[in-house]
Amino acid sequence: MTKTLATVSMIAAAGAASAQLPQFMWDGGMKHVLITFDGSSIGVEVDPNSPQLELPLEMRNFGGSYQGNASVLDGKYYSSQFGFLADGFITLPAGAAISIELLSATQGLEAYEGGLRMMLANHTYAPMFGTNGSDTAWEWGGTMHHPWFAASELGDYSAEFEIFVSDAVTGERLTAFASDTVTLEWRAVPAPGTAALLGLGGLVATRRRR
Ligand SMILES: [Cu+2]
Repeated sequence: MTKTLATVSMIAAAGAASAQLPQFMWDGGMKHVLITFDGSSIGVEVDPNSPQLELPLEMRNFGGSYQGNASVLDGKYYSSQFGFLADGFITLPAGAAISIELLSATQGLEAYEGGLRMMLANHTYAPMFGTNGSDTAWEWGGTMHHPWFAASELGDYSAEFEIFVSDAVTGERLTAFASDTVTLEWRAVPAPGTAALLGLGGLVATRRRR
């Protein structure tokens, strides 16, 4: 027990000493949630051809202390591997948008706005999909968007989403068009441990030398 606590506080100290951006390159790449619209119906599926076919995807806790708004991920297991992406060209009716709504999720699953993974500095980390009282529906801008999904406890998580055509102004569902649903799954797994801690120490040392 004592040993475990010592390890945890060491990781926390290392994180606090160097506020950082969340890590995302550890998980084997992006897994896209592909969205289509054929003029009458929305379609959605988890890309069957992307790496790491099997769900659940891993959420990990690096014990970090993150910069600015990214601090919502402090001390949590997280993943930004899933990304909403248009599968081909989408033409929407005038005044319409596409919205994504969380229908149900495992207790404790949180979601925050991200974006393109390579543009971490532009992520707002604003709560979404019902997290912290936010709207369960979110208007998708049509570009690749990797939200941050997070949880405080180890275990399995899933969430069901409905993708539908919405009024671009009011966000209301346009029922003339058929919607579709998709279920995403994650597993919060123990921290990578010693290797990650050594890696972090190395990074700090490198920065100080500059
Ligand atoms: Cu992507």
